[in-house]
Amino acid sequence: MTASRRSWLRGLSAAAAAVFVSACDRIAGDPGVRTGLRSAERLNLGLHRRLFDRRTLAREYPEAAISADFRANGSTNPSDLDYRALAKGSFAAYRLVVDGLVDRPLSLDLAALRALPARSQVTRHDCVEGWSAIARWSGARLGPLLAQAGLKPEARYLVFHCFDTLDPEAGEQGRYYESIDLVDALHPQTLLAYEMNGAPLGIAHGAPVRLRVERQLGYKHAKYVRRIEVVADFSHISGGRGGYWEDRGYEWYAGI
Ligand SMILES: Nc1nc2c(c(=O)[nH]1)N[C@H]1C(S)=C(S)[C@@H](COP(=O)(O)O)O[C@H]1N2
Ligand SMILES: [Mo]
Repeated sequence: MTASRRSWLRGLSAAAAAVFVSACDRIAGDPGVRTGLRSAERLNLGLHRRLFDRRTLAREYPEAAISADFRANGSTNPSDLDYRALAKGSFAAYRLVVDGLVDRPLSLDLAALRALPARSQVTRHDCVEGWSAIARWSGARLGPLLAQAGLKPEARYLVFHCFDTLDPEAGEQGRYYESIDLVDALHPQTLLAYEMNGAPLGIAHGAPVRLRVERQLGYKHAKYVRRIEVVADFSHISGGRGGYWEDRGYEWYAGI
């Protein structure tokens, strides 16, 4: 967490420095200095795009870059009874519920999810604990799924309710959940992934369905998704900050 937060701050101060440099452009007469300033401006533009345009694609990798060993983190085998029952039946009884501020609430089984417009991508997962791993993720694109449900005009965020309880001592607030806004929901790489490296998603990595939201850090990628609730505001949900880790002090927007 701290390392990525530091690099984010470094990016911001570099952008601020580049803005300062271009503001001084008028006083630079020497052509050599001007060339330097122009490249600083290009750098500034690149930083600006990376920092502020959340619609750009996350980097995708060649197949050869896929990690031989992709760590599992957080919940890796939920003991929640409803989850155990589903897992025992190979998730045949699984339904993904999409409700809240939608015109047509959905309840989709895995076959229905697999029938939706899909995407496959090789991306890097970065956990705040300081490890990264690369995998191929395949799943339903969230945009077309939301189009099927129909968003009401007040819709602003999606809340992902998960099956697992990460902190049993916290009662209902110990359940894992996450949230993203519509910019990330409609991003072409945002998926409800049901496959990892060409095989059905395993339990350790979030079976049967997990979120991939590639422009953000690992904790945003909710595993064991049971329900997507479309809301105008998430302050009334659990600890009120939009996610299990956010309720415990992490940033809501965990951009990388
Ligand atoms: N439901 C749920 N989702 C979760 C977590 C969790 O504990 N429960 N951990 C998060 C964290 S911190 C990370 S780094 C990734 C780990 O995904 P992996 O187990 O596939 O590596 O899942 C995220 N999503
Ligand atoms: Mo993480």
